[in-house]
Amino acid sequence: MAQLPLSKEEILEKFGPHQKHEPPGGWDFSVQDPDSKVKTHCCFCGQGCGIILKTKDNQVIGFDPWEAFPFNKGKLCPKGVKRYMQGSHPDRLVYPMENRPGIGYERISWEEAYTKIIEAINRIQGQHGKDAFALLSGVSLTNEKSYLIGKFARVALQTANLDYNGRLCMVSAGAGNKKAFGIDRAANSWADILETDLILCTGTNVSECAPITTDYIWKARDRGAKLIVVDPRMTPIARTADLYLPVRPGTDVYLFNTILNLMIEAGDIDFDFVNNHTVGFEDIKKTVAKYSPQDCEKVTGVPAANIIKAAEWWGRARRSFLLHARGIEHHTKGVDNVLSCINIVLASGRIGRTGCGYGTITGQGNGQGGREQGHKCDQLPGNRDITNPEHRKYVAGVWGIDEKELPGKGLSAQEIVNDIHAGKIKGLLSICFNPLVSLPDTQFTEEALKKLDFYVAIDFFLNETARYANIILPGSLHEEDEGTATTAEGRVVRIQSAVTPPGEAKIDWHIFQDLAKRLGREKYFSFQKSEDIFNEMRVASHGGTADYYGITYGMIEKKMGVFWPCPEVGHPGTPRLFEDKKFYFPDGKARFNTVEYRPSADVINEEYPVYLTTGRVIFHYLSGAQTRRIGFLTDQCPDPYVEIHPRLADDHDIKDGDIVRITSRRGSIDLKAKVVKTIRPDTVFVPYHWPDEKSINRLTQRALDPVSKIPEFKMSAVRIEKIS
Ligand SMILES: Nc1nc2c(c(=O)[nH]1)N[C@H]1C(S)=C(S)[C@@H](COP(=O)(O)OP(=O)(O)OC[C@H]3O[C@@H](n4cnc5c(=O)[nH]c(N)nc54)[C@H](O)[C@@H]3O)O[C@H]1N2
Ligand SMILES: Nc1nc2c(c(=O)[nH]1)N[C@H]1C(S)=C(S)[C@@H](COP(=O)(O)OP(=O)(O)OC[C@H]3O[C@@H](n4cnc5c(=O)[nH]c(N)nc54)[C@H](O)[C@@H]3O)O[C@H]1N2
Ligand code: SF4
Ligand SMILES: [Mo]
Repeated sequence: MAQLPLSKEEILEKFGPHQKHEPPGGWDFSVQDPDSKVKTHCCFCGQGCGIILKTKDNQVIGFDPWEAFPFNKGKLCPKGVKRYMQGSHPDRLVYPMENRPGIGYERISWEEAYTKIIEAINRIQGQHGKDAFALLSGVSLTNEKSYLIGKFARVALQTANLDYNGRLCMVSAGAGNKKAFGIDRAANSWADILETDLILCTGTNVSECAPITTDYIWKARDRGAKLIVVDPRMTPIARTADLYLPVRPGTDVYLFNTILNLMIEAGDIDFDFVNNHTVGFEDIKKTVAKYSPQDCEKVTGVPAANIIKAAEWWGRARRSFLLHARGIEHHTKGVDNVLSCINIVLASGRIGRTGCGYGTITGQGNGQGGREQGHKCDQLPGNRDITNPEHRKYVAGVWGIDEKELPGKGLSAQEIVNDIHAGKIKGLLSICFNPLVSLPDTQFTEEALKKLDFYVAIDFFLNETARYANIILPGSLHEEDEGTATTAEGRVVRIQSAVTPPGEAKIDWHIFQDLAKRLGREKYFSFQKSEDIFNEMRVASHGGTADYYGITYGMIEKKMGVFWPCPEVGHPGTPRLFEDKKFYFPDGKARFNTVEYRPSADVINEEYPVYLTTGRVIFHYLSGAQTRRIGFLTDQCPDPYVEIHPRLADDHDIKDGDIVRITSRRGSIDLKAKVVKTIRPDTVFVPYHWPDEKSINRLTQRALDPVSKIPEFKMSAVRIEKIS
């Protein structure tokens, strides 16, 4: 059923993928009399920068800096500057389409589309059970949509199998945060970065992926703060570091356990904090005792002297701030990596005070909020646990259903695709997710998509996965709907609608309400506006760790954002967690979690001797479905490439610009070599923002972290050869 109706060439001709949007004569920024100016936020990355959009004739035609917004104070990165060009893009999906085998995509009416979708849901669920129809969602979506989709899956579709693209992103950090602190949020607002004396960044390309954070780090450095960066690549932020540790991919636990051991040996431990506010220190002390700097050098490739220096700096700092992102989280030991970092924060006792903090840098636009409000296969709103009877009872009560009707824990994103491949899941609804590009092992994902009985995709562009859909529904951009998002800092901000969706495109959440109605569940989905959804979400989150109850639209607008937890109306919000040294466990104490180093899933050997790691460039966003359509951004970085150290390049007679074949146990890809001294000689790096033959995920593997179920995007074993 789900198969390509057109050849790939025909699709490319019809829809892109590189259809750039640049009006003849370029863009005119000089419009003096826009119809409106709307204060909202860039929804590409989790920084959530404030921006003022200018509109004319129901189109976003430019922007002004929003200087007053406290996080970015008017600053934006190249993606934020060009984001508005998506709105009137010629590739926008503006009416529902059906894939008619042998014919291609044909325009259909919304009513026809809905009828076919409901028929397919009823047929598949009738024959194979409720869970045979799955839902994949994404956290570029607002809090309101995330919440509504969570409720839709459980109350309307009644499937356990709902998961989201954050499963490829934030889940290792989320699981680690919950294990150590009992709550999943950056512990501080970024204001504390400005006040700190030592910043440690590991596994994060701050300058390209969280560009505004660079500004915070550099302001701290201007005050004399030191910076340590841990990364196999000397990224732009690493080039400004006081100490750079070029760690071998997949070895962070070894490094952080060694640092902790050195701190213990030197007596650089805050025993007052450790004894009174944590549990588990004695266990971890025993475990890390065997981690020596000499062994650590062998495993991580970082010189022992620099490991010792890092331990001394961290051990003796007066104030410190640790930041990490996907570089340590995208591993089959992603959760352990995160815990090993948190352990050195807890041992130092430097948390919950001015200039003392910790945070994972959230990825997608609403990567924080979207992981709180019941969007995950194991979660209910307020970051509640779907397997906890009390949590179930509370949320069922808010929704007005019997607790027994609530499905249980479902499969995670990769596991859903595995079950589609195995023929167990037959139907799929996806929104805001492009798994064909973003999941590992592309060939496997493609095989799975071809096996689906029925697939409906909601998007504003025809992304590569949606090529396999039976029905495609045109949804909305952030600029076309209102709501809230929660930024990397934990700040809940207001997304304002500037224009209405073009053509017959609909606001995303209206589509879910329409479907719920046709599934006979209208009673539970009769929201009139986003604020109604938010208000129900506040109640559903109340009493959970991610408590939004006290936050209102009015308060967010007045204060330019409110930090959760905010459990009561009138509560000021919580920019800095743990000020009272109370952690979110019954005894109020934080947890040391003992972790041991273990190797990555893919094995380096003679046949596959090189480490491949993957990630991002500043000009593109995620699967590239959005940024590959924006002229300026595509011009800056039209194609993927492979970063190779001169020594490794020499070994293979590779010169800058040569075409290199990279081969893993899953597949091969041919890319242009970028010979750079800023990467370890045993490692190559490829950005992942492209589909088809340019997709590096043809080489990555489906091995998952056992706890978080995140795939190991950051380490594959490969070989390289010159082919031209
Ligand atoms: N320009 C841009 N910005 C983005 C995005 C985007 O697509 N483009 N996406 C957003 C999203 S969703 C996310 S998740 C974030 C991601 O933000 P980041 O995590 O900062 O970005 P990545 O490029 O995925 O990886 C970060 C770094 O990890 C390093 N690394 C690889 N393996 C290891 C390892 O084993 N240990 C250590 N210590 N480091 C390692 C890589 O060399 C890389 O420099 O960015 C957000 N911002
Ligand atoms: N090799 C490798 N693979 C990776 C990573 C890596 O570092 N290396 N990183 C992983 C990470 S961290 C992430 S977050 C994932 C991301 O992977 P995906 O979530 O698959 O990537 P996106 O490009 O965000 O795809 C989202 C789709 O949603 C659409 N969309 C965006 N906003 C909205 C909206 O508001 N409404 C609707 N209806 N549609 C919307 C876009 O047009 C796009 O087609 O990729 C992962 N894959
Ligand atoms: S840093 Fe992130 S939120 Fe800010 S402008 Fe760039 S992409 Fe948008
Ligand atoms: Mo992400």
